[in-house]
Amino acid sequence: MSKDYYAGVEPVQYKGPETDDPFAFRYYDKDRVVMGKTMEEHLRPSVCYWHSFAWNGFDVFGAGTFDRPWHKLDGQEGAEAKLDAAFEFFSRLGLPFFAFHDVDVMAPAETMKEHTENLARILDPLEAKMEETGKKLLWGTANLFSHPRYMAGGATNPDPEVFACAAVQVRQMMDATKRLGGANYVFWGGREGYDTLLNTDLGREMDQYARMLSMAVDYKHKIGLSGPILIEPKPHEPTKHQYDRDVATVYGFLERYDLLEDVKVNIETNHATLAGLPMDHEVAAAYALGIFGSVDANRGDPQNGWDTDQFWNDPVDITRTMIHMLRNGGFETGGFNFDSKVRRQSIDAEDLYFGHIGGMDALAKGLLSAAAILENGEADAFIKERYAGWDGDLGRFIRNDATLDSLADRALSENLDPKPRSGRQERLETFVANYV
Ligand code: XUL
Ligand code: CO
Repeated sequence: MSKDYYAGVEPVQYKGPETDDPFAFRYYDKDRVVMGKTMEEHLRPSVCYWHSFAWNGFDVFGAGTFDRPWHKLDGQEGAEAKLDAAFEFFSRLGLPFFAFHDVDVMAPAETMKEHTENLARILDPLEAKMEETGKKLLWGTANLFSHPRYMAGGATNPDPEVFACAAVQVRQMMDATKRLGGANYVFWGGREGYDTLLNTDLGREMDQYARMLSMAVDYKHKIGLSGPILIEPKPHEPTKHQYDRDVATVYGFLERYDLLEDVKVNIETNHATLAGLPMDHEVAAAYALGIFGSVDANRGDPQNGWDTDQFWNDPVDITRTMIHMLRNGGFETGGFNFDSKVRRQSIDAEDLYFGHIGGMDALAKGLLSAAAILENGEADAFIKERYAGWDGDLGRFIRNDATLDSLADRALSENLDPKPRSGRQERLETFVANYV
């Protein structure tokens, strides 16, 4: 039944900006070369399994609104129908990667034993689908937040038995990610935080989280899983506070627990917004700290303070983020994963296409604008000129030789009287806007 679910839609093609075909890409031309790499190599786009195939449109106020055939089937039969539909969609959309949590792909399970059996049972058909369609796994992850046993966290749970259950899921998903050739392994600590400090030992919980991560790092080396482990920062929701609140916080955590060698970040746009930070800040910070890994592409709503996971379609925001990516060489193992969902009223199969096609075109357009901005050179030249003094005599002295004493003496003896210079913010903002 689900085999025919997307039959009405032809494989999505690039047709150029002039097309009015809503099922075609207008900017994403996967083989077009931009600054030495194809668009597909730059963007490494990925469809997520959870929002588009596991979610049925429910929210906290109401039941599912999507009429998807696979949701009407139970157990393994439902999981396999969902697999058919998902890979059919991946193929027709034509993006190279996908990403999933263990529970997204398998028959629902109550006990840990059932969990391991049900996940094991879907891996053969999943691997076969990947071979048949050529789709690749951007990352795998274990869902340590949906089952009631995880209500107080997975790794940060006050009960070590829950930590041990989390280990079962993480080990099995790391094995699965290795087997399926996944490029990264992700931890999103949805409930690795607290609802109130009145019942929480914060220091102990951070130690526990680090313990889980170092076990995962050891296991990664043991099984030879090649890509990095990625933490996905988020400040809150569902918990009041999450320990991995933003990129800088995660860096401090990794440094403290000696995990920087193996762990990087998967930065999500909407999570940055929730942390009160623009996406270009999070990306620039991750590169500066040497922990940039991957991106979950989406956006929030300017008026809503929660994780709406809408398709990212703000061209200025994307361009500003992409500038930092291009300056720093872009992705190594990561990619743009569409951790984005259609609205609850977007109930038709074609809405999934419109969301992903629009999201893909927005990324492609941002890539083109950012490349044009860098090729023009004005913005980079301005920054270079702004800091030029640091490559001069005084700058080198401060960086390499000076003490507070010798520097202060020099400033006085040379009668330094630095002249303020414009930061040119309006010029640069207009310059960027003109390219978008
Ligand atoms: C939740 C979120 C997750 C992670 C994977 O906010 O972003 O979907 O990406 O667990
Ligand atoms: Co995410």
